[in-house]
Amino acid sequence: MSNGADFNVWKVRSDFPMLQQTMHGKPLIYFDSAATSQKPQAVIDAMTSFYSQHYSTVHRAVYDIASHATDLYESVRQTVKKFINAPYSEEIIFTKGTTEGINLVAASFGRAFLAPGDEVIISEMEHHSNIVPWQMICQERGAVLKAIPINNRGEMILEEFDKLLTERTKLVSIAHVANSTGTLNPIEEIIKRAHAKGAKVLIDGAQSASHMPVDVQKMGADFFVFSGHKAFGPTGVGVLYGKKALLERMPPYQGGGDMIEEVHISHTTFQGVPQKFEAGTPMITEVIGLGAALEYIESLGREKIAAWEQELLKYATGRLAEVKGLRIIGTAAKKGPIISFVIDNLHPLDIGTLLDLRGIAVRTGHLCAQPTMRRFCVPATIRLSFAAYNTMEEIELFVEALEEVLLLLKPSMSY
Ligand code: C6P
Repeated sequence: MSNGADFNVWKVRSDFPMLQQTMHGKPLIYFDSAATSQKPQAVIDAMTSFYSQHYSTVHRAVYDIASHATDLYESVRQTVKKFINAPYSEEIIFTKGTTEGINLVAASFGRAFLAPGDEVIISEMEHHSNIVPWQMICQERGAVLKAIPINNRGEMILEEFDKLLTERTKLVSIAHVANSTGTLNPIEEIIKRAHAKGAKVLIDGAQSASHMPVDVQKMGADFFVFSGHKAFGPTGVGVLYGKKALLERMPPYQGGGDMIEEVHISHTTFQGVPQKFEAGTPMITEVIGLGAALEYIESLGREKIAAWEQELLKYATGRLAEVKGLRIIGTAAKKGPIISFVIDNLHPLDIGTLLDLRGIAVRTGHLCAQPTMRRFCVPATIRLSFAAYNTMEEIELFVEALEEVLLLLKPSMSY
């Protein structure tokens, strides 16, 4: 893995107009990229240029600009294929985001393959998007939902996973990186163990796709999902990768235009993949923006991004450990660039509000991961999440601001 030293973070920052902004009169320190990342000029330009020079529908019309728009749209499928090293471009389905990708698989795979008494396994560190769709389909199909427990560091207990896996397990759905604790899960091992029992595996890549190299063939995932907006792209677009042989056996998720072959009043025949899963006029400009975002990430290099973010993570973890009364939630040996913490006797929302006044954007709350919060006996955390554009200087300013805030909230503490 390359060293962050040859990574020019100042050049990267200059690509992001939002990072030149102030908040409450202070230079913006944006530590909420796990919620959504900022956008580089290249993405803004690609979308503006598409809207102003190439905009039309796709897949439906013979006129020139429509066929050009279709070519541009379909070329992004190739970009995504390369980005995650999928074998075939038909395995790339455009969705609204991670949430829709998981709902699609839950509904479609569930209807095709889940029978009463079958089992689905998730873990205790999942985002609600990787819990609720499984509850819904398990309830509909009479299947059973189980969760792999996690240890005090926020790591999955693999021996417990082995105990939960049975011949009835049809699907295992796990975060690559947990949004609440930052845990980087051993997905290759999880996939190997699940496959040995005949279960399929979905990897929720919402917090990994833009932060580290992703190779769906190497990891062996049956499904991999991520959101464009967390990967420097626009909102309203995401990706579902699925193995072709599996997707072909799954029924459509939604019905409508573009996904059909022939429609009769009595019945319909469907297109093959991926069209079968892309009903209606798609989010055309957002797909174009996603393509520009992934190309931007590739131009920085994911190995280099990962190395830089690991340096930020290490530095920030060390600096936060010096803050009195601070407890990091999630101390796994391997983590993505996310740090959640709580401070004795203080509510995360109060701290977040006072940090905001100092120009610092962090997320506070249950992070859409209530079971994880319960596991750690906390109602909420404060979360810092980094992207390629963050700097060590910002971390230093953050720690200074945090100490100021703590003095305000707990005047008796001395730092
Ligand atoms: N996590 C966060 O602040 P959508 O909203 O569909 O783009 O992504 C859902 C999702 C699924 N899985 C994981 C691991 C996630 O982190 C998220 C989104 C945001 O942590 C919003 S709660």
